Amino acid sequence: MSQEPKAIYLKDYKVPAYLFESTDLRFELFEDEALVHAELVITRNPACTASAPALELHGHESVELVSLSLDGRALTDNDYVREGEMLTIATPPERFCLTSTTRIHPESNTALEGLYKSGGMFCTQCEAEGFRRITFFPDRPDVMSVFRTTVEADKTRYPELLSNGNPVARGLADNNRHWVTWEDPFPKPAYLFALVAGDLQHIEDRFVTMSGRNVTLKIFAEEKDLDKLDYAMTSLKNAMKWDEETYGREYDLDIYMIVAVDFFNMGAMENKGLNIFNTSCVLANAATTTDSGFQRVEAVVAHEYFHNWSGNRVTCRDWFQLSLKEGFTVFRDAEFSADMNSRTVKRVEDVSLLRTAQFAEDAGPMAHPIRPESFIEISNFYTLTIYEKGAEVVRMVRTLLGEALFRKGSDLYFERHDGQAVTTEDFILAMEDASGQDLSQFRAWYHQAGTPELHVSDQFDAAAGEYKLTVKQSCPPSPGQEKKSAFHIPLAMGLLNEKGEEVELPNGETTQILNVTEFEQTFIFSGLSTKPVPSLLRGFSAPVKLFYPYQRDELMFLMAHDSDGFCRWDAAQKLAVDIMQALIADYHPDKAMVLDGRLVSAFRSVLDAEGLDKAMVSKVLTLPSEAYLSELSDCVDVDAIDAVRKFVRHSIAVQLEDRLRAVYQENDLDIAYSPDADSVARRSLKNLCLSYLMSLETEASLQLAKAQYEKADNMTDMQVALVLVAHSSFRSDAKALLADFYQRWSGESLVVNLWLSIQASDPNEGALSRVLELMQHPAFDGKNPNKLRSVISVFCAQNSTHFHALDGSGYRFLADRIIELNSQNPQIAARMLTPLTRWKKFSAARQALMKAELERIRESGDLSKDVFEVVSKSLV
Ligand code: B3K
Ligand code: ZN
Repeated sequence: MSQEPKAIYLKDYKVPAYLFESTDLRFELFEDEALVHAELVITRNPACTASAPALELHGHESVELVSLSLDGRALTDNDYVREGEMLTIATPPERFCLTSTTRIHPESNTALEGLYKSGGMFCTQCEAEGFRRITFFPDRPDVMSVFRTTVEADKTRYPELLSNGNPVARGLADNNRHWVTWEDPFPKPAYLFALVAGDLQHIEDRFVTMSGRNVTLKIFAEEKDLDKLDYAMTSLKNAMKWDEETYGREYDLDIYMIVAVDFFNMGAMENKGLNIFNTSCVLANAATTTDSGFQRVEAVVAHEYFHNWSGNRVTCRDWFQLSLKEGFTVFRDAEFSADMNSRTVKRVEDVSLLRTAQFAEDAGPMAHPIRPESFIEISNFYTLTIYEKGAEVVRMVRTLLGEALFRKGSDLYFERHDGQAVTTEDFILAMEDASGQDLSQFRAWYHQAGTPELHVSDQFDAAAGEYKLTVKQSCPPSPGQEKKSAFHIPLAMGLLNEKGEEVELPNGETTQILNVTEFEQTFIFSGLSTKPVPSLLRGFSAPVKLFYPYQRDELMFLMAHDSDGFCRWDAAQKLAVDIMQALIADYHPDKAMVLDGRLVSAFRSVLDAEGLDKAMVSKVLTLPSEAYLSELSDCVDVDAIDAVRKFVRHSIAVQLEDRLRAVYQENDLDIAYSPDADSVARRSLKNLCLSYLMSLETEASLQLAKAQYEKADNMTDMQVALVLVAHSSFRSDAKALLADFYQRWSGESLVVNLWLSIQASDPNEGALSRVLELMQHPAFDGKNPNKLRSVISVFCAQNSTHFHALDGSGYRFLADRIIELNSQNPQIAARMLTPLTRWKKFSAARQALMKAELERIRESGDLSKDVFEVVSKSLV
């Protein structure tokens, strides 16, 4: 990069000077290039007050401009300026037609942005700023246009030619070529444009909308994957129905298409009428897909469908508003999944992700508010903060307004802004207008980064029968934000009496929302005869860290009695965390550890209890992850965390062995696979028991795991058994099973990804050399993001003792990969950098090594904007 990349700021936003009435595109696709012919009808935007403004179009440096003409007159170099990513025409007329032809190279596009080839097919990814790699156009979400697209390609290689909207014409051309024209009647920003050309098969179904319109549903994939599309189709129909029932939102085109592609930077993309999906988020069948894979497909299919309203019909004014569509849509898909499966389990899973990964992001060098003020590269802002914290903020709005007013607010939002490109402020205003509530202070969640902390203390006055809860809030500084104003935090709580019964609260219910709005606030509850145990942050009512000095016995009490399922799970987590943190603080390799027996008895009671949801039992019995324990540490002691987790798991297994074996047997039923919630729950409990038993490393447990592997009729059971054996000290069994697995599944790319991940996360000695070897294996493809993630990201995130090896080899390995990937696929490179950005959380020795690698990346030469931004912000 000749010049250092510059940040762009929200405060510099200006309305577009021109509107684009229609966009007519014609693609000629060839093996060594593509030609894009564009015909744009452009008029002055009355909302722009500048007199005689210039026309500004984006165009990536890789786009060759073949010809450009204005109202039929060819333009020469003197008529426009092309500089950086902009093409400017100084004083165009009020209304005119601009035609252009550009030449691009999808066949060598390894960034997987714009038009590229995934295996043998052409496909696109335009969000956020990929359209500028296709043709010259205002590549900003507030410029919306009606698109008409013709795709022409070889008929034999690319029998299927798809784009947004409805097909309106087709025909044959010379040289065995054919073409199809598509029209999308809904004005849309360029980031929602899509095109696919390939040799694809599909399944087809239909959905009748609530107003009685017929919609054709098609899901496309390569022929070999045709047997893995049914679950996505069922999920799509469920999502369409759910959005009608829950939000009153109906689908608007006659056809909805999903295409599965192998090479994809993210999970999926909500292009209007033509979603493009990473195969990992759409393909599923029992033999090849784990339970969590099925759940991912259901959630992502729904997420992209929900975007049709929260994102497409109402879109973002600029990319600072990304959470407007992403936070809201994640909230919508989380509620959908909760309704389709177990609500509490879904909540526990989402909160676990938030508390480990998003809280870490919010405390790291890339921390940003859900509506950032500036960025260098927008691709770096598709973050857990924008998505998951953004969803939590929408959830808090619903908590504050209540279900009915929230629905009224969302109706108003969709109606008021249909067809517009708007801001997070417009969303909040709709919620305020519909509910009559004042969300002024609540807005701080949009512009302040960092995770707020609540320190809660209590006092009981026995004589007066009065219980006082004092809540103090604070929020640590984040980049560019030293001091924070007080947040409006909805704190859902309840009180339990000494018998474990719920106390009636002033609102007449057993759960109440406390509006925490001050830095310090006291809430008083009267009419109590004994000191209650507080149940705090029920349902995780706000994305905060809550501190209350619970005694271990009180946590056991809450585990047994709290009526809030989330809090029962959280009490178990807190108990385990408290015990493990004490062991971590006291850790020395030569010192014997002793486990507080209360954890074992608490776990035993849960295993013995009748009638509990099996999925929740398995969540409660799952020890806090290394990542979560690391997030909670001020200075991460990688070796202590690893050793303590192993010790605690092993001790529990020793003491509960018989029960674990019995529960394993009870749940090891010989019935056909189904991904429904009950079956998933049963398998998760069974497999959790197996993992405890395997930690004993006995011959008996090895045989149990091997038997499960052999008889498994589904990938969930098979994969768990394989992981447990592959990560054990039974090295020859590990090798044999891994070889067997590869031999069975080498033709299934997504299963091979599991096989790669299992090896990349194997904690046994020699991990890094195994990873380097894997990267030479024919199953690895360094251009495919799924393969890169399965090996490199998994090693760095899930094999911490080796990634953090004190000789620096793990850090060096990652930095080498980033330097290689920087030019090949900048988005993936920047994303993979994350583990190194957390260097300040580690010991001085590790800090020095990590920082040195970040510096080496910085000095390595021509950095992409993506990598530059992450590296430079991390080194501040
Ligand atoms: N909106 C897309 C993300 C696109 C990523 C661009 N780098 C997927 C989603 O959130 O639905
Ligand atoms: Zn999304």
